[in-house]
Amino acid sequence: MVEKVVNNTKLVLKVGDITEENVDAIVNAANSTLMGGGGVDGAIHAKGGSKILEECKKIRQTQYPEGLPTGEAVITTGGNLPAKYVIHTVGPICNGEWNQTFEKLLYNAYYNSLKLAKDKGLKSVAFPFISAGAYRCPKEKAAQTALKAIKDFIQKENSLQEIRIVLFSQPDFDIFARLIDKEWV
Ligand code: AR6
Repeated sequence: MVEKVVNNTKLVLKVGDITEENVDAIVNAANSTLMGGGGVDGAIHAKGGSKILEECKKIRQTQYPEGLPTGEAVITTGGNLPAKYVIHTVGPICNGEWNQTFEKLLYNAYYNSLKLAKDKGLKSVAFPFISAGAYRCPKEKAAQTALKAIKDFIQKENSLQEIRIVLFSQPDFDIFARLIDKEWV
């Protein structure tokens, strides 16, 4: 576990299963349909129960009939999860490539999730490693982008007490742990 404090917000890096995090909101690396899927999305819906999907369906009907655009974020109940809320966002589908468009979209996914948490008055948020699984973004670039978005948010909007990045494997944790001293000055 690594902890850094900037501008009164604590950033925590840890290895774990995000569905077990006891925070105000966990972030879901969803797809635009908001109808669930594999990876962390599948785990969140499986553990959180049907209330999450019901709210996602309502969001699709009322707000986003065409699906949630990449980089945007919406919020639902956490259902049976320890977290009170789930913030659903969609990262870019990189398929092993990287460019400025992917970078901007991934940055937006983190930043807009944090902004939504702030607007809801939440104090603690946990992120998975968005787009680093099925969507196959290069991990080093994706981690740099995550840290940049989080740092920018904390420096501009000083409202959250704690932001966690919950990595599913030790190698993924190591990528963030190596970068954090460079990105987090
Ligand atoms: N806790 C924390 N991290 C996890 C967990 C978990 N329980 N399970 C997986 N990860 P992915 P993406 C990690 O594929 O790349 C879904 O089907 C995983 O090791 O979940 O954004 C959606 O419906 C990886 O590091 O998300 C979309 O269709 C990271 O979470 C698509 O996948 C993200 O991997 C989204 O792809």
